[in-house]
Amino acid sequence: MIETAGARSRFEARVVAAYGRHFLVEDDAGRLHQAQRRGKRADVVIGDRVLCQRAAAGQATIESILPRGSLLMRADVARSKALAANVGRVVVVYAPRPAFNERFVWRALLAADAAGVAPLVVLNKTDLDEDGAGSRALARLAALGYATLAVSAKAAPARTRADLRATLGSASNLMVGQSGMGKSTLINLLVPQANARTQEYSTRLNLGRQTTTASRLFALDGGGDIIDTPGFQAFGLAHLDLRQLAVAMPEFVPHLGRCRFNDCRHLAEPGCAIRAAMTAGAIDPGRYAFYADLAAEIESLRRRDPALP
Ligand SMILES: Nc1nc2c(ncn2[C@@H]2O[C@H](COP(=O)(O)OP(=O)(O)OP(=O)(O)O)[C@@H](O)[C@H]2O)c(=O)[nH]1
Ligand SMILES: [Mg+2]
Ligand SMILES: [Zn+2]
Repeated sequence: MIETAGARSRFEARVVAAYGRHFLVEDDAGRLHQAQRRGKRADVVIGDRVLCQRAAAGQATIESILPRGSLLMRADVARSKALAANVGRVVVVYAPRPAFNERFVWRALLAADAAGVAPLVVLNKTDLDEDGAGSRALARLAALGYATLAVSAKAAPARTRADLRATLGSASNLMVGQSGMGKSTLINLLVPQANARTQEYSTRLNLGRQTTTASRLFALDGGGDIIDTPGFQAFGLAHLDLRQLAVAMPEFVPHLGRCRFNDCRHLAEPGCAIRAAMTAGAIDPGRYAFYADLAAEIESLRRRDPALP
């Protein structure tokens, strides 16, 4: 009956907080366990469903990762980084202040497309958008067909909460964005227990408590959940190839397959339908330049590191 005893101390759980190699997992009864990956493998990510083995009281070892529905990634030369698993929506947050990088938002949208996950772009801090740069950027994305939302966590908290809650539905949502855009503030609006929960996560993972350093998952009232991630500045896309980039640019899609060469990279090739569409005014030159710069960046990374996927 040793097997039965073993089975009883094994349980399924969801990874709800991740800080380096330290995790908190929540079992189906809502209990939290401190967990580490068996063999110190670096493959567990927030949102993962995992099989655990009970260790000491409140402690567990992650034995295996259950098959993932989705995996959001970013990657640079040094390493690729999984952002979250099993998410159904990526919420890309930006704001007028601190200064946002429009290309960061665009890169996040390509990463979401590559992972097969629906994106939502949120402009936060509309109260600080005096020159309208934030809303112009949002309008460009809406015109491309992306789902967008303009909110102010500070100036209009009730409406922000209602609009966001209605949009997030019962999916598993992942918040990404540069540091300081208001991701955690928005989550605090949506999840009244977020501060208490964050405290509990931090205490159990021995973290400090200022900005977001760990990834954390919060249940939403009425279903679904939302994952807070630490802000970062560079959204590397070294894991994508040029074909994935092109099909993830909504304004490129109607013109794909019309280039003279089947393997056209839409850079300097003659007879390129994408560049023709730009010349004709159907593709914004700023968006094309974004594609061309990203393509050059990815090709040079691949020349340096042929082992990239
Ligand atoms: N004026 C204004 N300030 C806001 C708004 N939303 C958030 N802030 C402020 O912006 C600052 C940064 O907010 P956070 O929620 O910590 O930002 P974050 O995206 O979680 O940052 P990281 O955790 O570093 O990635 C805080 O001082 C918030 O009070 C808003 O709608 N208007
Ligand atoms: Mg934060
Ligand atoms: Zn082309």
